[in-house]
Amino acid sequence: MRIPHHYNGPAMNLSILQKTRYQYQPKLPPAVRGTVADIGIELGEPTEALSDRQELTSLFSNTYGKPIATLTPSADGGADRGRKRTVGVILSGGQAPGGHNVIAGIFDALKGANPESTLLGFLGGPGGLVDDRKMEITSELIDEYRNTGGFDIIGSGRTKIETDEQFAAARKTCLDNAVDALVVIGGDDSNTNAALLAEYFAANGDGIQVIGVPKTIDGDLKNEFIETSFGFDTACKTYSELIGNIERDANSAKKYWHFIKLMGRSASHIALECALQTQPNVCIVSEEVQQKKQTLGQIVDSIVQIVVARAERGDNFGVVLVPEGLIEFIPEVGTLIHELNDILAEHAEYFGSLHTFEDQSEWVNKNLSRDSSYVFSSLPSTIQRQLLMDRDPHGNVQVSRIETEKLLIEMVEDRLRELKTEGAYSGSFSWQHHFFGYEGRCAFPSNFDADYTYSLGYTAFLLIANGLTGYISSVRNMSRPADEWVAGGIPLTMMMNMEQRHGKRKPVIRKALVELDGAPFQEFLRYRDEWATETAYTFPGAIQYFGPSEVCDQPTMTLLLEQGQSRD
Ligand code: FBP
Repeated sequence: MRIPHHYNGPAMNLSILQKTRYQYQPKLPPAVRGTVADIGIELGEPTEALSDRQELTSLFSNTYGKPIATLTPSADGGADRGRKRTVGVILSGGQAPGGHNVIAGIFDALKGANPESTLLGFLGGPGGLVDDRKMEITSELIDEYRNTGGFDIIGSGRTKIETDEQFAAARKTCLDNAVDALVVIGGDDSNTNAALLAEYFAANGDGIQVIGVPKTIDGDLKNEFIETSFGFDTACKTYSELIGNIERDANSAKKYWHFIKLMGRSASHIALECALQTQPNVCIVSEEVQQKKQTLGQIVDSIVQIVVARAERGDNFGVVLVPEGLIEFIPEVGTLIHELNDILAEHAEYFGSLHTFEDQSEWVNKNLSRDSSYVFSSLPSTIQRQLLMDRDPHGNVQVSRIETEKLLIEMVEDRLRELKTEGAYSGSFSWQHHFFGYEGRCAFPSNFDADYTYSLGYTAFLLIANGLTGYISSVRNMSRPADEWVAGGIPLTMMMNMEQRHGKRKPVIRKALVELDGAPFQEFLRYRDEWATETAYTFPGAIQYFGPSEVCDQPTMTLLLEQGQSRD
């Protein structure tokens, strides 16, 4: 029995896996394996934002358009790479496997450069920076978290730093604690916040550097230079294990259709990756729904056709994957959600004063356009209620709380009942519903995520040591073994555009959605008709941490396919 240093509750046992994972030494890209003070950077050409360049140049007048940086061994003694520093770190947003290893990577590089340097963890997300709540990360503490899942070392939060007071408070915290640099570990919105902080500190001439780290299980923070966000690998492998188990159960009992909603917010990357790994009968891809302008009725019809076809073969069972964000991509519902977001942002106070659902829906109906009011009224009241629930601090609907899988089951069941009456269907339709999300966010990071996150943290410190700010830590060439990985920094403004948020135009990092002409979706298209009617399930099994490399170190199929490799 061992009582972790930070733990306030009763003594807890460590699992055998936890004890063993403490010993795992994550792999680093070759360029950063040497003495920390001997690693420099090569800078490319100045960069441009994705669009809205003029607006972004004026909003980020101190940090816009910096060059891409690549880390490289350089024995020039690197000015003050080894000087004593205080670095602050923040975990922001939803948990993703590997967050602790990012902090371990920063810690090891920072102390490697100068053992007298200090790493401060701000507690509970960006709110900890605003309120100056922090703890020092010591070597004893970090050793209790190496290669483990979760964000519990310092906690996370979704506070968005946006008001002048919050920016001023964040600056005061940094100055009071003599913080030289901040590392913000977060998704697209949190890295947008990192870019804004970098600009604010630069504009004030404080010299406080800010570096972001790409985190989110959703996999939607990626581009040419950020090949994947950390946590996507482990989360998808965890869900795929569960889906494979359910498929085997379905094929054994032969009596249930399983509707499985998968986390991922707007983008369908998780659902698509899980489909490639498990070959279910149906996987809806929201981006395709949007492109084909499919209505809810058409989506239901496409599932019904497959249920009927399988019933004709005597197979009254199956597995349907539903991406969490689907509802927003159905054009008529998407328009409704946009209108609701704007109305609720503009009249937040009045809406908050309406206490019953009846009053809320009556008021909302009056303020919606005619078409959206019709769509709203045609949805079951459970879904109406879920659409009116609180937005997250970035103004987004909390799609994880909308029970799309149940909505689809209800509508498929109704349609099958009609077909039965018409004599066009004679099967049986019993169902189970599931939502996989939180189950995958704090798993022990896979070897891929353990290596990637440690490398991201290590790289983040090296960007700081080389004097950069307004960058996101980047590791590339990741479909290859770690010996071929390339580490560096990508200017945050390069990934930005202007979007409508809370009813106002804001600079944001563009979310990467599933590209329908991209290799992962094309691979799915090649097989989906066969998987629909056949029972072609595959069973990935649990994540393996020890054993042959082809079992333990495989990246996601999405990454392999995107980098021109095959998925086997
Ligand atoms: P991030 O974008 O912050 O990484 O969060 C990812 C996520 O897990 C989404 O997939 C999901 O919609 C959301 O968080 C759930 O949020 P919460 O943890 O607040 O319930």
